[in-house]
Parts: sequence; structure tokens; C-alpha cells
Amino acid sequence: MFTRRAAMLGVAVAALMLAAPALADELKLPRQKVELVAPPFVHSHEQATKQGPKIMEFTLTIEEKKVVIDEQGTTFQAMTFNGSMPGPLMVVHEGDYVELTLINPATNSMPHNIDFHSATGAMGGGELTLVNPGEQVVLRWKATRTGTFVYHCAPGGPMTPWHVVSGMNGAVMVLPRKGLTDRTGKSLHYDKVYYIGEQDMYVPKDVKGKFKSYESPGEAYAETADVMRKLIPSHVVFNGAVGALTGKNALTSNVGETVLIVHSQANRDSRPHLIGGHGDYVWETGKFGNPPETGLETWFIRGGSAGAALYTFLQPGIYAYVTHNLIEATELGAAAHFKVEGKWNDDLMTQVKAPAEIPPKPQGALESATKHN
Ligand SMILES: [Cu+2]
Repeated sequence: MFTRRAAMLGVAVAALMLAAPALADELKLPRQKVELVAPPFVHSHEQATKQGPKIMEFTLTIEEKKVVIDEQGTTFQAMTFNGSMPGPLMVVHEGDYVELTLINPATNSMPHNIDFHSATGAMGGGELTLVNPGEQVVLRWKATRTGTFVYHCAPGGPMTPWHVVSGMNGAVMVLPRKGLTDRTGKSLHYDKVYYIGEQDMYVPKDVKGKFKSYESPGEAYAETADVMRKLIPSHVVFNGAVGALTGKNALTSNVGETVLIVHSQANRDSRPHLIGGHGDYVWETGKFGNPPETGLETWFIRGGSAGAALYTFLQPGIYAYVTHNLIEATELGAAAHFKVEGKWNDDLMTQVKAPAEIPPKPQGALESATKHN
């Protein structure tokens, strides 16, 4: 890796020599340190802002660790940003600078970096952030485009897809300074925001068909890569494990509340669907400069992107939020629950008659049908 890293640094140094002075320092912008929180939750932030641009400081610590990913106890050699799959959602506004400290503790076994789809140049920052175990790096980029964007580890070659499907993916949300708007420019506000990171996983099986367990990412690599090459995931999950967002881990809301759901998939296409609900406003590609689509039943998240959907809950109950490849949702794990409390609206839906035995056909029904036709 050192040769590759030296080559990368060479490129970086050359780029810096040609680069304009660091504007963020010259501008003496205010700094704001943000404490990130683990998904599905999102750190507190303004939606519309009257403040000027800032330097937003974030820290991500890379953690390689063994985790359990389903009810059967299947283990997974995860590589993560801040210990969660996906990594935390970072929220800034257009014109802000993101200043990230990326830490690769000495307890890790591998070099890592970060490619921000929201950033411009140097492989999204990937060329400037490769850190070996025991190193850290600080990267700053300007948020010039609004929307939800994926970030992921990209150490190069076959390492990149492997690190991504091992958990090293997350998302950034760059809000317009005036907040979200509909296609006419009217402000849209959310009461809650949840971040759902979908991930395909490729856990090898032994000769008996049982999922294998490994002691380190390095040990898992060769056999995992064999499964990856066949493109058939063993698991497709939301937030790191089957059931991470269902049952007692359900997302919560109330009737009348508007929820923004940010959904990322760093490697593979997905089609989110809220069973019994809709996408009132959906930025399918996640880019707020484009008008949102309205009233959607299902939306499409392209692999390597993050989308955003805004919905106001109108009925109480348990809603499943799934990928509408229902085989993946039910067999592989890609499902979440929303537990919504409030008053039922009979006008929107009512059970006119409860299930009961089918009544016998009245005498002469056939005769009367024939007459009317
Ligand atoms: Cu990595």
C-alpha cells in the first residue's frame, strides 16, 4: 500500500501547489463543531438558515469490528465509519465548508479513506485522505451543490467495493440555505428526519450451507470476494442488520407529523416503498436543485446515491418501509417499521364490513343478471 499511497500523495502535493489559497481560512469564517449521532438519527440542525457560511467540523473514527447481522447470529467482519452501518448523516448548508478529521486507529488492520460524492476534485477527497492504522487526516471541501449524497471508503481496486459492502458508506445532506421547497418555491418543513442506509452483504457459506464466521476482515476477504463476484447478496439490510429498524427498534412518528426519510445505497439499486403511505415530495436522485416529484408510491434509489422523501403521516398504525423488491425485503432483511400514533381517519379508510362468511347467493340471481344484460 505504501507505493500506492506515495503515488497518491505525489498527485495530492502537485495539486496543492497549483491550488488557489485556502479560502476558508482567508475568509475567517465561523467554525461549528458537530457531534455526529448514529443512524437512523440525525444530529440537530437548522433547515432554513439566516446565518452565513461556516466551517462545519466533523470527526469520523474508522472502526473494524465483528458484528451480528441477523436473528440467526450470523457474524460479519464490518468496516465502519464511527462504528455504525451506515456511517452518520452529516448535514450542512450550501456554501458551508465541511472539515472532516478522519481517524484510523492503530487497532485497525487496514488503510482507509473517504470519497464524498458531494465534494469536487481528488476522487471526492479519496486521494487526500488515505490513512494507515495509527494515522489521521483532515480534509476540507466546499459544499457547492445541494442534495443528499453518498460517501464511502475507496482505497482503490477491488478493495473499494469490498470496503463499501463491508459497511464503509454513509451520506451527507447539503440543504439549500432557504431550506427545502416544492416546485413552486413554497417552503417545505420536516418535523423529524431519519437516515436509512441500505446495504447489500455477501457472507460466504460453508459446504453445509451455513454462514461462515471469520476472525478478521483480512481473513474474510478472499471468500467474500468470491460471493461478491456472483452479485447475489446473502443479506440486504437497513442500518446494518436484519431487524435493526423493526419491532422495538421501529422509527416513531405521530399523525400530522412530517418526516424526511433519507435513504442511501452506496452499491446497488433499491426501490423504497412505504406500505400504506406515500412519498408526498420525493427527490428521487436526492438533489434539491431539481423539483421534487409528488405523490409517489415507490421511488428509485440508484446504487451510489442517496434520495430523500418527505411524508406527512395521516393514519396511526405500524407501517412497513421496504424495498419493493419484496423478496429482498422479506427474505434478505430490507425492511423497517414506522410506529405512528394518533387518531384514525375513517374518511380515508374504513372497514365497511368485517370479514364474515360469504352469504349464500339469493335465489334467481343468475336470472336477474341475465335480464339486466
Ligand atoms: Cu476502508
